Amino acid sequence: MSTPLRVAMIGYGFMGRAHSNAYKRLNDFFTLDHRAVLKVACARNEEKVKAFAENWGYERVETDWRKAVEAPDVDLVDICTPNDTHQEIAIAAAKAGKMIVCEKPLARSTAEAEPMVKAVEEAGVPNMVWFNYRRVPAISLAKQLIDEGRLGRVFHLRSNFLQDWTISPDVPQGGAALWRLDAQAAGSGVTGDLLAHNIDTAMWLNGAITRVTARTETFVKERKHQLTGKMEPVGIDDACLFIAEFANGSLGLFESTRYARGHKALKTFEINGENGSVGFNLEEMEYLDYFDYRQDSHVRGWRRIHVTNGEHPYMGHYWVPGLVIGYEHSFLNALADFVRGVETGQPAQPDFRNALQTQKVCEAVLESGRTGQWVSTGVTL
Ligand code: SOE
Repeated sequence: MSTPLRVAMIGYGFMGRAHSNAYKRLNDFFTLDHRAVLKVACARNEEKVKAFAENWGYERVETDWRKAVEAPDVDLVDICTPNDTHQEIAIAAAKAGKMIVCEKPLARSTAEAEPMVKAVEEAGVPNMVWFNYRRVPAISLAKQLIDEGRLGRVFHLRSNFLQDWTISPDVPQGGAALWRLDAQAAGSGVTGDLLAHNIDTAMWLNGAITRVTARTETFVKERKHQLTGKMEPVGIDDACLFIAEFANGSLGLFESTRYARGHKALKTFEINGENGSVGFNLEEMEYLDYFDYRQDSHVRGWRRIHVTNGEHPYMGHYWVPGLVIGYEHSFLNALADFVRGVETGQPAQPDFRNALQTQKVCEAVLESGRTGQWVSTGVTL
C-alpha cells in the first residue's frame, strides 16, 4: 500500500506546469512508497486556476493560499508564486506542519530567506528548493566525475546563462508572466533568476564561493508597469558579470544577461582541473564533454559522453541506452530525490539552508555591483 503525498500547488505559471508534470509522472518512473496526488491548485484568479486544475488533474481549487496551506488533506505545499510571496507562504506552511518545495530563488534577499530556514527547521518539515539543473543527468555525471577525483585540483570554473527576451524596451515590467522584470516582486534580475542556478550548480560541483566582484547593468532604464500602466524606473539587473573565489583556491567567471541576441537559454559551464576538464551546454543537455589528461597523449582529446546509459545518473529509470530525456525530467528527478529523502530520512539537497548559501552569493554579487568592491559572501558549506 502506498502512502498518498497530497500536493497543494500555489501558482500556475510556467513552473506550476513544470512541477505538476513531475507529480503526474513521478510514480510512473520511480518506485517509491509515496504516491503523488494532485489535491489542490491555488491562485487568485478563479477562472484561470480552474482551467489549470482541470488541465493538469487537480481535485479542487482554492483562491486563498492560506486555505490551501492549512488544508488537512494536504501533505506538501509547492510554492510557484513570484519571489515576493515565498516567505509568507513558506512560513505559514511550516507552521501548518507541511512539507515544502519552493521555486528558486528561495527569496528576494538573505534577510527574507533566513526566517524561512528557521521556520522549516523549527517545524522539522522536509523542504527543498527547485534548483532543477542539478538533476540533469549530464550535470549529475559531472558531479560524479569530480567526486571520483578525475579532475584533480580544480583551477577554473566558467559559467554562463544567456537569454535575449527583454531586449525590446516595449516589454513591460510587472504583473502576470513579467514579474521577473519588477524588482519589487523579483528582488533582482538575472542574478536571482539565472545566476542563482549557476551559483547553485557551481557550489554543488566545486564548493563554497567565498568572495566576489561584480559588474551589473540595467540597459533599459524605464519600462511600462503592467499593473499601474505607467512608465516606471527599472530596478533589476539586466546583465551581471562576476568573478568569484572558491574556498578550494579556484577562480570562477560568471556571466548572465537577457540581452544576448540569439540565445534563448544558453546555459553552459566548464571546469578545468589538473587532470582533466568537464563541459556542459544546456542546448545539448544529453552530453557531457570530458577531457582526461591522464590518457596516453596520442589518443588524448575531448570526448562527448552521451549520457543515456543505465548506469548514468537517473537514466536507469527511463528508456534504453541512446535515447534521451529532456528539461522536464530534471524536475521529475528532483522530486524523486526529495521523496526518497523523506522516506530514508536523508534529506535531498538543496534544502532551504543550502539554498540560503546561494542567496548569500547573489546578495554579495549585487552589493559588489553597486559598490564596485570585492564582497565576502559568508558562505559555509
Ligand atoms: C527565466 O526566463 C527562466 O524561466 C528562469 O526563471 C528559470 O529558472 C530558468 O530555468 C529558465 O529561464
